[in-house]
Amino acid sequence: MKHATHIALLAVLFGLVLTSCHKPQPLPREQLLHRLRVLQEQGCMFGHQDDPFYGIGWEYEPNRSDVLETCGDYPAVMGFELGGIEKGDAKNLDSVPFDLMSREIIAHHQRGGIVTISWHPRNPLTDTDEPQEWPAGSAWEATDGTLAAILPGGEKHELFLTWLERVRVFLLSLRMDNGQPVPFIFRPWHENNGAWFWWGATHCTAEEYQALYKLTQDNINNSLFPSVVWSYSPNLDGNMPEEKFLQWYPGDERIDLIGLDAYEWGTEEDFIRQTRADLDVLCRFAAQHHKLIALTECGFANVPDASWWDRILLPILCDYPLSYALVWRNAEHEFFGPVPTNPESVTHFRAFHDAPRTLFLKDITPHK
Ligand code: BMA
Repeated sequence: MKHATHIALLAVLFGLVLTSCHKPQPLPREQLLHRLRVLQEQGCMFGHQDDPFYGIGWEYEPNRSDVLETCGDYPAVMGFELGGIEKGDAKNLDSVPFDLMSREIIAHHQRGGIVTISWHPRNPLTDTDEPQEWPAGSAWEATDGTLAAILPGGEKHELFLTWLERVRVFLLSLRMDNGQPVPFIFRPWHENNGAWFWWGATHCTAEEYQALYKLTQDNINNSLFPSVVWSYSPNLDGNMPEEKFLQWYPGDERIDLIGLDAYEWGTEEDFIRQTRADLDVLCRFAAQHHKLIALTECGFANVPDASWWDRILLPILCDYPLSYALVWRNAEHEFFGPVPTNPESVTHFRAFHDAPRTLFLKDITPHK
């Protein structure tokens, strides 16, 4: 009996030694960061906002995707948008039901894709529970003083904490059947150097902006939240020397991925020149600070010239070590992705897809 107890004790001790020697599993965010770094060496991933929900002439049909139907593969990166979650809405500001969004986020992760999440929250200072006419109460109601009102000590601080809590609960619910969290890139408070959102540079100080980012991150990170890769993504400027960028940057300890949101709204020449000027600075900074870099949003509304894909965008992706480039959604009133029913779009988007530099889903999941 005594002998048996000793053996049992030894077995337990041996087990303990084995477990303590065993390397702890990297957190999901570390796994994602590692994967992003490996993939960045292989090419630039293509991303599309709201890809599985709707496209040109269709909405909410399972397994459809304009990108898939144009080039035969899903985008490597899919973007999802949380605007509305802060109020407990069932659908986001673009009418996407959050329960469906949750399923598609998990589905994209399970098929081997990368997930990125944006958030255009309503304006906590001017939002009411009554219906308001746009932009009243929206992210685009760019009222001075909103940040002062939601930071600690402000009149809307407590309200804003309830908004952050709803975001946290949604993000925390993104889990696979086995309970494992789905890792994702989160990029709140984007395009903050512009004036169009209430968190924009003309409506607050740099210190308030950084405090907002910190408040958001600390609230979301509280209670074991190992699945977020944090992104900071200003808008295209064309003249963003490092000092200007640093003024608003939340800090190396807070940011994993530096993004640029770069749309072609003016001339082609301006878009190329400005994008390259900003990427020259940001890519240098990202390399020195060991950060990932991406075109976190880009596009040419309604792509009036389909050669934009391989003639304008592709050369930029070839010249910079970008992790990914994500084009915005194919909405009914405005689209940024490829159009499967338009032969010119198909030709040029396929050339873009076939280029060795661009990575789509199958390129990043060769084992599947
Ligand atoms: C903007 C537009 C809006 C949309 C918002 C959030 O760029 O596409 O229509 O509501 O993004 O997705």
